[in-house]
Amino acid sequence: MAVERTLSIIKPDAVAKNVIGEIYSRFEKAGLRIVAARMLHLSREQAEGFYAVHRERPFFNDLVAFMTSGPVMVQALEGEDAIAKHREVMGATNPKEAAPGTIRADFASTIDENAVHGSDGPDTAKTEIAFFFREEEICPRTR
Ligand code: RTP
Ligand code: MG
Repeated sequence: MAVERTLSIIKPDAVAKNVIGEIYSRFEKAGLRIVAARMLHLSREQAEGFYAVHRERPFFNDLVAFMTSGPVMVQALEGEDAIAKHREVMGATNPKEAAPGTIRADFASTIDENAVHGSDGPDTAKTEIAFFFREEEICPRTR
């Protein structure tokens, strides 16, 4: 398996619940290393740009309103098979269908406010990481 990078967002609901550290701990226990991180409050333009693929979906306006409702914590994660591993620890999009012990099962309440985002493939991971971080802001481990 290859070492990959993926983009993770701790969404406004989970930041409001004060569980950033608990979620980071899940990443670390899964062998995912944080190689870049930043807290920010997304503007409407940033949220619309990030979720542009969902522009035509019925939930788009609600999604943008939610993602701009408070600060988010954004990070790039690195590790073996990081994209799939990250989605595994996040759990299903709908927390009601998320496996026990996953982040969404434990910290999310609804499909609209589901605690975390994770890239869904190598191409989106690359685009999404570049959306938030310049190459020199990414700090791979040297030891
Ligand atoms: P994410 O992109 O946030 O990691 O989540 P995902 O891949 O599991 O879900 P995706 O299909 O990409 O949808 C993006 C986000 O839009 C909201 N959503 N709401 N009401 C709905 O039916 C619905 N479907 C999706 C969720 O916040 C989802 O994470
Ligand atoms: Mg998605």
